[in-house]
Amino acid sequence: MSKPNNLESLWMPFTPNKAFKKDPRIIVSAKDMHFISEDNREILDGTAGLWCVNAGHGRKAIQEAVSKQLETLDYSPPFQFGHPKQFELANRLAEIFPEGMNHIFFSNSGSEAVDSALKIALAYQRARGHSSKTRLIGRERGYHGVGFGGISVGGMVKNRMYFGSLLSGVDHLRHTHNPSVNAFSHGQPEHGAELADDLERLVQLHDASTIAAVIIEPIAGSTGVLPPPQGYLKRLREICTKHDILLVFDEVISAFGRLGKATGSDYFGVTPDIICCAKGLTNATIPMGATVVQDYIYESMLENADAPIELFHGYTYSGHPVACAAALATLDIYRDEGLFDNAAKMAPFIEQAAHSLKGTKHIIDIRNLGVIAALELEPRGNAVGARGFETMKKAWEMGLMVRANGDTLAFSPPLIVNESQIDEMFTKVKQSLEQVD
Ligand code: PXG
Repeated sequence: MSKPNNLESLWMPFTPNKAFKKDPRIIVSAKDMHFISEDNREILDGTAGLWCVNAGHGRKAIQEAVSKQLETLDYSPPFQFGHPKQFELANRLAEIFPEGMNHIFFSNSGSEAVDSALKIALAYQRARGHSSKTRLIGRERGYHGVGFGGISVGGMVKNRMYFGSLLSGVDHLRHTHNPSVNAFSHGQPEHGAELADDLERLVQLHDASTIAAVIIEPIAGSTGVLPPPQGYLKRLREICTKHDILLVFDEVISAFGRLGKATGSDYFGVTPDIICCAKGLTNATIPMGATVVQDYIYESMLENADAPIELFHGYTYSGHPVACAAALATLDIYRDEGLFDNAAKMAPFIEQAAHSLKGTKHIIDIRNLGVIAALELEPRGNAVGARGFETMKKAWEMGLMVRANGDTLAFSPPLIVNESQIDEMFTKVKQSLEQVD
C-alpha cells in the first residue's frame, strides 16, 4: 500500500490541519461496514463515511456500472445535448420521491443541490409574476452546504462569520433544540411544534409578498442531530401553503433510506415543494446532487419563464454519465436488498443501544431517529468541542469511526448495519467516553 510521506501540500477541508498532520488518521481501503487504516486496523464505520455510504463500502455492482460507463461514454455536454442515463435516472428518482415530484435537476454535491433549489425558487416566483418574492428564510443551526446561498440560509455560526455579508434579504427561524424539556427524548421530541409559528412572525415583519421560500433540514444533522418536534413539519407546511411560500426540504442526509423510507418527506408524511439530495444518491462513489421539484414548478417555468432557455443555471457535470451509472446501480441495490426496510428494522435497535448509554460519563442528552443517533456531551469548561474531538480520536484508536460535531457524537452507519455492529458501536463509544476527561 502506498504511503504518503509528506502531508504538507494538501489543505484539508473542515479539518484542523496542524493537529491532523502531527497525528494523522489515514484510511487506505474499505469494504462493507469497515474501513482499513494505514496501520492495517479494521475500523467499524459508524457514520457511513459522512452520512453517505448508505449501501456499505466497495459495492461490486456500482464498480462495474462505473467502469462500463467509462468505457461506453465517459462524458457528454449537458447543455443542448443529452445522454440516455440522465433521463433514466430522473425517471427512477421520480418513482421513489413523493407523488407529484417528477422533475429533477442534477448537480454535483449537496451544496450545489441547495443553491440550485434557492435559484429555482427565485426564478419560479419571478416567472409566475411574483417578482417581489425574493426573500429566503432558513433556520438557526441549519446546515445547507458551503456555497454562498447555503451559508446565507444556513445557521451555523462558524460557517458564516468568516465570509462577509452573505446574501441579502435572508432571515431565519429559531432552531428547535430545547433540552430543558426534551432531553433524552426517544425519537421526535414532544415539545416545540409551536416554533413553526416563527414563520408567521417573519411574515408579520416582512410580508408574505416578499418571501420566496423557506428551507430547512427535516431532521437537522450536522448541527448535532435534531429530530423535528412532533407536529412541527406539518405546521410549517401549513403556514407556507397559507402564505404561498415555497417549502424546501434539504434531504442531503435524510434521503435514500436514512429514516427507513426513500425520503424524510415520506417518513414524516409532509411533502415540500422542492427536495435537495446528494450523498446516498450514488452511495458516495461519484459526486452527485439532485434538486427535485413539484410538477407545477417545472411546468410553470416552461410556460412562463423567458424563452428559449427557461432556467439560466447548470453545471459542466450536471447529470454526468458516470455519476448517473453509479446512481442507477445504487438505486438497484437499495431496491433489491430492501435496504430502506432494513433501516426501518434497525431503527429500534439503534434507539435502544443509544439510550442505554444514559448515565455514562459526560452525556447530557441522547437523541435518535431512524438510523441516526447522537450523544451530546457536556463541554469541558470553555473548550467547546474538545471533549467531542478527543472521544472521536479515542474511538478511532479502538476501531470505531464516529463523527464529532462540536461536543455531539453522531452515528449514522450504513443501512446494511446489523444488531451486533450496533452493539459494538455503542460499547466502543462508551469505553472511549470513560477514558476521556
Ligand atoms: N445539506 C445538508 C443537510 C448536509 O448535511 C450539505 C447540504 C452539503 O453537501 P456537500 O455534498 O456539498 O458537502 C450537507 C452535507 C457533518 C457533516 O459533520 C455533514 C455534511 C457535510 C460535512 C459534515 O455532519 N453534510
